[in-house]
Amino acid sequence: MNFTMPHKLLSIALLMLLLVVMLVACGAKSPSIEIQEPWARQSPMAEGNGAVYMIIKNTGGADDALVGVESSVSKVAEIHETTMENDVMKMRPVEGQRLAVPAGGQVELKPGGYHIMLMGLKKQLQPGDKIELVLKFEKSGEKKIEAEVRKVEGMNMGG
Ligand SMILES: [Cu+2]
Repeated sequence: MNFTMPHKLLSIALLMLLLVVMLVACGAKSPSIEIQEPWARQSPMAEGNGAVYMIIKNTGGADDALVGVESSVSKVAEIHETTMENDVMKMRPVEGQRLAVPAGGQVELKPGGYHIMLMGLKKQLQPGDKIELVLKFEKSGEKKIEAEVRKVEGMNMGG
């Protein structure tokens, strides 16, 4: 009798099962980043700056963080936060350029809150234009996105 073939098949099946289990276990411990509704404010803004907004969703099982942005339309792109201080709107770079996106959570970048500041625009941003950005995440790496420029009525200040 020859037991080699069934034995080999069983080994392969077990190996594959082990692989699946490992992948599932890994998947549960990785972040999974999804960018929703990215859009940019039309320019001109003060001093030729622009702002980009979006929802960053983390559907994975581990925390992640946005740690940098590269933009094709501006010299510099920074992660900013707008706050109210004594009834005055102020914005500042997020500490350490690190915006945490917790596991199973989301961060909303919107006017009056977090935003990506495009400093030193190389061109005017007209409604309907599409601009490319590269978002850099601590664990998920780089994500290329395209934000559509939208018209914003009556709001032409930073943030
Ligand atoms: Cu800003």
